[in-house]
Amino acid sequence: RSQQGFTVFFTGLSGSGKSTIANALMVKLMEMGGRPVTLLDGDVVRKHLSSELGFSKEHRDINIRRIGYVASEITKNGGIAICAPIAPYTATRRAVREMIEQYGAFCEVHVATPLEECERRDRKGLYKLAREGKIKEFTGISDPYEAPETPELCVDTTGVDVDNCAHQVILKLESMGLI
Ligand code: GGZ
Repeated sequence: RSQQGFTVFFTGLSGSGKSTIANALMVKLMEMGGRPVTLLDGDVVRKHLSSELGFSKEHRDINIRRIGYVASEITKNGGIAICAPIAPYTATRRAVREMIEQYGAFCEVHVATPLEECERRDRKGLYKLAREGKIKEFTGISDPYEAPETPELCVDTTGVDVDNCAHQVILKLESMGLI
């Protein structure tokens, strides 16, 4: 069963480190060879697949379901999908899990870097704009984030380097018998 497809689904706040860990994980999995690896990053998906969508609950749910659908097709065909959206809603993440588990394995990774740390970094200046009310419905500030209760893995990037976090995901995938 080691050749079954699977999806690694990162969820967490803006600036929590999802994209960085997802990229490092992609490199590690590609180096192992064997299966194609596809990264569905939040930003990139919004540009190419969800460009008409905003950040209402309805639009976020549509966005996450699209990502889930693409990941489920990749998983069905024996590939590896890595998704890295915020995905703030538990019910929507569960729907994606169910979609994917029909075809292969699902590994949910909560990037649980605390809001204070994400805001302290404020890499794109979005938290400042959100605090000023210049961005509405901003996750963690003026919009909800429902933390997963039973993710396969939880990592916090505070004071931990990206490579270490990506390695923790690799170990989890090994323990799940996926790689
Ligand atoms: C949250 C927002 C918002 C609002 C723009 N709320 O750090 P980033 O910039 O690059 O990642 C965030 C990205 C979130 O898109 P997702 O598709 O991952 O969100 S969801 O899963 O909820 O559909 C952030 C930027 O878009 N951004 N406005 N209001 N993040």
